[in-house]
Amino acid sequence: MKLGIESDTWGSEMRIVFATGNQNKLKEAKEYLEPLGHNVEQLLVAGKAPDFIEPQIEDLQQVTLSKLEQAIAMMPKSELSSCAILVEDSGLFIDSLKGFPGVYSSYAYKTIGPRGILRLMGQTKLRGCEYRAVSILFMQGKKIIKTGICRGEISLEITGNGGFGYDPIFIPEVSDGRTFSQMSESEKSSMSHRGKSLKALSEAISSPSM
Ligand code: ITT
Repeated sequence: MKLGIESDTWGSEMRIVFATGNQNKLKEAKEYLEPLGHNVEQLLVAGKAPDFIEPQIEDLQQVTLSKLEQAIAMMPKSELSSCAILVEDSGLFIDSLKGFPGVYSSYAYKTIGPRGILRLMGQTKLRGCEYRAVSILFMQGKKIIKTGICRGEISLEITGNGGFGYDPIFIPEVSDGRTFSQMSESEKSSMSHRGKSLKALSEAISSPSM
């Protein structure tokens, strides 16, 4: 079955190739999109997740669009006509650090890590921050772009063992004081930036008006 005015594009059983090297992101995308009948797989080139060049731009959406262009260039033409490509870029934006690490979150994670962020913040009481995500689904020249934001605070210390990235120092606003690292994957995903953008994407491709 095909749906709505863009029925040639968004089908109900799509093969969605997710251009990411992050297994946590892959799992979260599967949770949102596979119950709708789609199949989500990781983009692999010569058997491994390709590296993407992340342009040094302050705009998350531009970074995500650049990832999409790179992913399209990596896909064999024959596959491009039959599957959808998913890309996502995300980051942690800390108010008192003027949005740092933001679009540099991946680099900051590999270099200074969550402990480095705690050191930069010291004991300041201004601990507000947000995770942001931009997810783009592309098929046959058409794109759906959806964003998600999760507001929270940076904890005073590393807390919890679950999740990835900055989760041990991120306390979502809607939580009872626990960091994302102290939550189950499904609890985190129900309030996370990525969860929100994926939910919006899944609603868009299921909507009869698409
Ligand atoms: P890709 O292959 O999809 O690029 P990545 O992990 O490098 O995977 P990004 O380039 O989008 O992801 O960088 C986002 C960084 O922000 C990521 O490395 C984490 O450090 C952090 N981040 C984003 N979402 C997060 C989340 O849900 N929990 C913890 N950290 C997160």
